[in-house]
Amino acid sequence: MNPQVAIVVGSRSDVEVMSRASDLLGSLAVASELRVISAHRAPALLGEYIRGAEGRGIRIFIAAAGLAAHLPGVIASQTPLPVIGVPMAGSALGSLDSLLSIVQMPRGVPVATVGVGNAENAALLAVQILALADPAVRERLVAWRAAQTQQVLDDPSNQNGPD
Ligand code: RP5
Repeated sequence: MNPQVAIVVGSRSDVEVMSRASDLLGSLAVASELRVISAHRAPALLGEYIRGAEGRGIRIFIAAAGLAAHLPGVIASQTPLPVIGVPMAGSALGSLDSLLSIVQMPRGVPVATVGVGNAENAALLAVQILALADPAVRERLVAWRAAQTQQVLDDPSNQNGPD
């Protein structure tokens, strides 16, 4: 199956966190690929990758970066596909740098930003977008959400009792 979601990260140091997005997509049977391409260290390669993506079947980008975190915005500037940005933790500024860098896009070039390091929400948002046009994906997503709710209901600490 051709990957529909491209997960791009700015550094190898982002891979461990963002592989949680690949795992979740895989568990919902959505094919993805993960690439390490820094917007600053390899701009030409990034441009080439973005230009080739849609033709290979990519429908959504998830882009994760820390520090100056230009990667999601740079991708969004070069494709009409939706871009979900994941600010990465670990900076001396407590992640505010990457969060503000990714969320504060100029009008006309949006990036849908999830919480700091929240690879899972990036994956789920990508699945929700794909589900708009794919009933089978929608069905798996709805089942996943129901299982999540059931887990909360089954948690003994949520049962009404004497204490
Ligand atoms: C960003 O700077 C990367 O996305 C990473 O989160 C951060 C640190 O990168 P490394 O110095 O670990 O390569 O470009």
